[in-house]
Amino acid sequence: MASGDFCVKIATQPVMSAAEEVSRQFQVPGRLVAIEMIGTGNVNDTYRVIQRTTFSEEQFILQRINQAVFKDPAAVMMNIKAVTDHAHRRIDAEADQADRIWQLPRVIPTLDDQAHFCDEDGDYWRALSLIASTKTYDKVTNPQIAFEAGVVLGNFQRLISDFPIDELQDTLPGFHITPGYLADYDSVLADNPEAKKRLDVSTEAMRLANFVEKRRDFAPLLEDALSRGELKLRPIHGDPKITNIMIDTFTGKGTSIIDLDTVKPGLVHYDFGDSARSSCNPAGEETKNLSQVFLDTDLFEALVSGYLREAKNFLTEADRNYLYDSVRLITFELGLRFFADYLAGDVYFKTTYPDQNLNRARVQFALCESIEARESLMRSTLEKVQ
Ligand code: GN1
Ligand code: MG
Repeated sequence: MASGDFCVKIATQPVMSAAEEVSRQFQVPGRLVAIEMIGTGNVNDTYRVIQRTTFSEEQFILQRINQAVFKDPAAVMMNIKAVTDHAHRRIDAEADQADRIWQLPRVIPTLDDQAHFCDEDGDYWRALSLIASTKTYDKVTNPQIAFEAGVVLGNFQRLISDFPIDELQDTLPGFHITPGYLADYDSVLADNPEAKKRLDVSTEAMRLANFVEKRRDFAPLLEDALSRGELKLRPIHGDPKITNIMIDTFTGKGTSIIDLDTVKPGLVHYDFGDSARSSCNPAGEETKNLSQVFLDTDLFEALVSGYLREAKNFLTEADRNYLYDSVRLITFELGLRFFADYLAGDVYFKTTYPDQNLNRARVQFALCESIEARESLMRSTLEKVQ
């Protein structure tokens, strides 16, 4: 079925052979050599495709978009195409003044010039250019990497800061609206007897539920500031966690941010908070050792320096006042999302072992506590760094 057509799920196929089949549908020269599944994403399936011609090798990223999460994959692709075209133009225009070569994935069109391909199973696929010679980290211990993560996020937000938000669709309604996640959590417990049972039989789940109760009033903090007009919506990345930051293997500098599914109007604070919670916890979000989870203030200072180097000119005073809260809030929110998903029976985040979402929630809540304990230090870092 051609991309862009309405399509319904009618058959299933082993995933790898589906990827092989679909890889031919994009405008990339050469013949298929290999496809490997890569990435640690919790939502989409990601592959690296290697093709060769007689004299060259072409590698690209092929992804199957998770339609349980993204109900309108065509809108996701329209946002990505519009924002990357805009950012590519700015990167080119500024290239001579930049201290590095900035990269950003390009949407590779299908054979009939669409931004996605819809297969006969009703799955949506996209191809993106591969960012060459880069490394990613799933945990950070070196402040230099935290600095680079800050630079990359700040630069991306700056590049898209003049993109009109009314040209972006809301591809994931409710994304990062913390009070909405609290309401979802409440309704899972109220409407799903299995969820209530999972809570009642586990003292650890009870402890997490208690943790949530104590922070109920804090959940609307950013949304309230938005309603009062103190903060405003801008184009944001939405998911700038450390695994989405690409570091150049030759120069050691940050060169790109990937995973642009959640680019949409939002608060830049969601991005900053997500970057800090993922780049400043040296144990990473999948650790099972809670005692190693903490907010490392040296990593935080490095991240803030990198971020503000790029972002200080477009952030207002009010924006800056909410940066500490954004780190605490996004960490709490992600813990709540993992916990609610555990209670609901793992319906949103992919898992590889039982109780993984419970464990992920424990990690984020431990990190949240550590952030609360370091509030005054983090606030003074945010004031001190110029
Ligand atoms: C999901 O798919 P991935 O791993 O990039 C999630 C983010 C979470 C993240 C936590 C669309 O991102 O919001 O912060 O897991 N993305 C979506 O690892 O829900
Ligand atoms: Mg993502």
